[in-house]
Amino acid sequence: MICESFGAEFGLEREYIWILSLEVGMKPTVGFIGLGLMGGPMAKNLAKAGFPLVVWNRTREKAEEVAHESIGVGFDVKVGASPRGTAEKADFLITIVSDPPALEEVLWGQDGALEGLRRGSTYIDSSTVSPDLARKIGKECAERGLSYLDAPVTGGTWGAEKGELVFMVGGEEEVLERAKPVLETLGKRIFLLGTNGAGQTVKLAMNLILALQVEALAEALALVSTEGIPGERLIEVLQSSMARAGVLDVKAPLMLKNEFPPSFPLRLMHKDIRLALELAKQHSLTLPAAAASYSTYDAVKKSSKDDPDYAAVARFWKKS
Ligand code: NA7
Repeated sequence: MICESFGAEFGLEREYIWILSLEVGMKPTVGFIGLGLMGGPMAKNLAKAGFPLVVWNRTREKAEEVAHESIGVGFDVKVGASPRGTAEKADFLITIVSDPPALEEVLWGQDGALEGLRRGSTYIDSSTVSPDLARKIGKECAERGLSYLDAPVTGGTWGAEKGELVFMVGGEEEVLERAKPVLETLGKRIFLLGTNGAGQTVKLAMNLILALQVEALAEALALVSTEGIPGERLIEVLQSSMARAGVLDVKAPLMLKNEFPPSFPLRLMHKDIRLALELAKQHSLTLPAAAASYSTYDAVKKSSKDDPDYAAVARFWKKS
């Protein structure tokens, strides 16, 4: 707010206001929409790093909880009245919501965020959505005089909590440079991959590999169990082989215990395989392994009564 009155007095564009504010040691205000498994810890890390925050979440209690935690510890967190009310106060706006319909609702629904953002401010979307939606947002942001990056993340809730996410970014280099003080608070690696939509394309490709790896692991575990060999032995061998991969460290223990607390929920992986298949279809590309894996994830999603991690794809073989 101090920055704003300062800027208004001198007739400065908003993007220059915050550059000046950084130089005098003040941090820009970040609007943060979507305080789910990923967004909750990300917002808290920004508050801890001293960014004034305005948070909004569809289920208001989650926003109030983040604001409540800031009381008495010197963090500046307020709850926005709506996506629009949150965006109005932001130098940077970050969204991280479930899927394309959720993002469309937040941006263009009643009191949508895009109406609130002012010229010169920067909008970063870290949800995983389609590259087409990212390009549509990019076009509208350009028309409104806003900077925009699609910047989906990987790293799960662990990465979000530790501030060690990896960002896959689509957009202009100059916009990314300006956004770095914010993104570097949340992540350890930032990859600029092309124009708007490129971050989403690479994210969908990456999640496709993770989905297939975890499913292949579940199939291999089912296979050894038919011959009475404990899954632990298979994992030991894999860890010493060329099949060694991060999913063995993170997901195999869950599959062996048959316990699936959500770090990356299966419903979201299901959405990402669908988005990857839709993207492939647009380009007349056939992805047979992805299509087969989608049916498996779909069957587990339909039969699960809880909200499990995507490692629960292993349930497909437990049932049969
Ligand atoms: P979560 O934990 O399922 O959180 C999803 C968030 O999206 C949460 O804040 C939801 O609000 C919000 N949401 C969902 N639908 C809507 C609509 N219609 N309008 C507004 N807000 C909505 O997901 P993660 O945090 O793990 O992941 C978020 C994204 O990152 C996702 O794209 C992943 O693929 C990657 P709620 O609290 O339910 O009211």
